Amino acid sequence: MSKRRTVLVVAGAALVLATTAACSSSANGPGSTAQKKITLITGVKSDPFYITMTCAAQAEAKARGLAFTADGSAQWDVSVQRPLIDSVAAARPDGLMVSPVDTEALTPSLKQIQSSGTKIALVDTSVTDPSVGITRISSDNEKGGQVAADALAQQMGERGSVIVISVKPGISTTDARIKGFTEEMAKYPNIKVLPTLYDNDLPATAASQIQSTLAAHPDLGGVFAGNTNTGQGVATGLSQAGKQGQVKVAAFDAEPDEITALKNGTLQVLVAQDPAAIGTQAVDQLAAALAGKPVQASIGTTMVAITKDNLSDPQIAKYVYKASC
Ligand code: T6T
Repeated sequence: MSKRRTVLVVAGAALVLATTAACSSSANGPGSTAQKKITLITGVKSDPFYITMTCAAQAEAKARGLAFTADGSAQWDVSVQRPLIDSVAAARPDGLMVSPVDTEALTPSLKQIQSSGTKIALVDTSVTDPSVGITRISSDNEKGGQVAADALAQQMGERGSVIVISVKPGISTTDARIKGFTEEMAKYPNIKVLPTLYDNDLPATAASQIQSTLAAHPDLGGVFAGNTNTGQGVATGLSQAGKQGQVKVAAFDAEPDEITALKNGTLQVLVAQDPAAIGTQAVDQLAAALAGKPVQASIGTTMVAITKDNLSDPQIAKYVYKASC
């Protein structure tokens, strides 16, 4: 990766599918003049990735005259998110934007909500069942994993051991990142990929996992962190072990703590997503559906690779996540 102006942009792709929304039986059908209601349920409420998405969706809903409410789980957990989703079933909004924290466990609840006429947009994460949702909007996470692998391999001089730490299995986004990363790393014969570890989205767990990995593998040369909390934990673990800058790190996302760690050289590459675009486009697709207009079934949003050297570029800095609206 050339030092100065490396800017990798993975542009979004759109698949247009002309689906005209049938007359819905949720609170307000297409013909109804009552203000339409959209609800957003995120993966983790305090996560800057989802805060950035919520801020943009709220602004877009306001611009379109839609009522908008948002909520999210306190932590990445099916038993915490399911009651939030089930409360939507009672409220019957016209549209639901949701980031399901598991690919299977929440499908029955979502199908029940959909069968009551609420239009569902799956934002960021998704479920395996293709019948859920009228649109799916996210980054190309597998591609993001590949980008992280190539960037990390170059940072490591294409040799040494590397480990992947992520949230937990069964999450559509991070599973895809690991798949993309591992397959791409196979192209580097002198890099050994150690077994993947999961930190349950807890930075403290990621920090201790790094320290035990360093003890077992003194030649550890690189780490791929699957999301924000893991990136933070890995940075802390390396600093505590006095290995910052020696062990190279590619991490997903670009929340404030990760940016600080990038600036002080503990993290080397961030794969930033565009949560604002995910939020905005989901509101637009739901608005289209509620007006009986065509909906795009699948939308891929932009990602950029951020390094200490290109962070000052405004075209890059605009992808740094917000901690509040
Ligand atoms: O990486 C994002 C999101 O894409 C993923 O689905 C879960 O973790 C984040 O929210 C970051 O914490």
